[in-house]
Amino acid sequence: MGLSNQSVPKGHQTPLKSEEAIRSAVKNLVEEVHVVDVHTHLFPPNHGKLMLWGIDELLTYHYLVAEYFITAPATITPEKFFALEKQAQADLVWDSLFIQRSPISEACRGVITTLTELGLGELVERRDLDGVRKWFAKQTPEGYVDKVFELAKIKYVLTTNIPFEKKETVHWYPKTKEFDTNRFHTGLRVDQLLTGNWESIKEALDEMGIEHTIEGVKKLLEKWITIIKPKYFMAAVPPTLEFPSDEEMSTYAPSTINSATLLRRVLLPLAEQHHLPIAFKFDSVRPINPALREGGDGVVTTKVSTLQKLCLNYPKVKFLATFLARVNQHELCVLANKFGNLHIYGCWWYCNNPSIVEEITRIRVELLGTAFTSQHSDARVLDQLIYKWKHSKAVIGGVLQDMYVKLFHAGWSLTREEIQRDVERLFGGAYEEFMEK
Ligand code: RAT
Ligand code: ZN
Repeated sequence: MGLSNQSVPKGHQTPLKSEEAIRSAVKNLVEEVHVVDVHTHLFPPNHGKLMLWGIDELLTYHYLVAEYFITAPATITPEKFFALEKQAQADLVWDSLFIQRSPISEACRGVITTLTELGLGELVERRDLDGVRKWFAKQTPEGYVDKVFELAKIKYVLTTNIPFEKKETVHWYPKTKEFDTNRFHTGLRVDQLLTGNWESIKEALDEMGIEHTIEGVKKLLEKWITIIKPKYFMAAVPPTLEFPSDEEMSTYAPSTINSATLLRRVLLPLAEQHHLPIAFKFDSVRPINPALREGGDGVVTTKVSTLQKLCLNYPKVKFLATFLARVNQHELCVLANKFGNLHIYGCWWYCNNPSIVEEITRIRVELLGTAFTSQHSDARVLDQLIYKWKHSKAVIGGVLQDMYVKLFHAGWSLTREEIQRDVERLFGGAYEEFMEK
């Protein structure tokens, strides 16, 4: 006896009938989904020079600069390179990584995908860098934001706003410029607290006439919460930072303000009071080759247990987390499986390579289902949204096809609408649900 139509849940009347139909639906739904990009370094047009876009910025992205220096002649030192105009730097990168050899790395291929998606395939075919520059010269920042958001299918992005960087804060204080909050959501970046960079904290305190105390730092951040209305705090966790024990905290002397005290007396209490999650980034080490500037940072394996202690001891604080070391990904998934106040996001930086994205996504789906955010772009240059999302979607979509086909063979019928609901979760919905908890 078959099931009567009444026992079929609403919306489940037309399940997909074959493996091929499932694969094709997943592929299409992932390609078409509009994403929430939960971490970028982008700025809107009215923040002037902080908004990076165009071919010269793409070619001088720090991932490419680091790659260029593996090939550069000894006569071109990082010092000489960075003293050049941006266009001249871009020329060197283009010649070395795109002309002298094939642009086969992930960061190089990204430039090609971006230009192709922008419709510049013929110029790429002719290796016509000048032609590409001429095309970019005709774009306006505002029009280009529209174009990129549409091409990359972005709902909105989270930005990185550093209250200790004068070149950024001038856009907010004393007078706040309008921020396109439909497309750009702010994030308050506070690495300086965890690195104990007291010099730059002091400068920011002085700028607002606040006293140099723990309470003063709290006041400072509260002011910035009011000014930029962030969705979360964000900080990269230095590899040396260990979660301080109660004993260490009780013996702290007010005269020694260090990262442990700033974490436990400023950041965590503020997060709780203002219901602001903290987005942590673990496993980066800065820098391992300072001459390369932003491209000089490395990866190190830190203890996932630092995050476990935070989740356990601060149940009222919500944590978002991403790890850079490949070996930590499995342990991180197990942790996220145990704590409702933890949400994993993205495959970060050196993990944002197809082989690693694929591996990480498989582990995450197997352990967490759809309760994580599959990717963030970390774009610094607006145009990068195009390739970072296209490349990631291709890999994540492939993994999801396999997962749904396995489920289908296990005996679970699926509709297009059900798959769409899950895909939307993985590309931003799960983040939004976590934020609303
Ligand atoms: O991926 C990157 O661009 C890195 O340089 C870092 O900025 C990293 O994403 C971070 O936010 O710390
Ligand atoms: Zn970043």
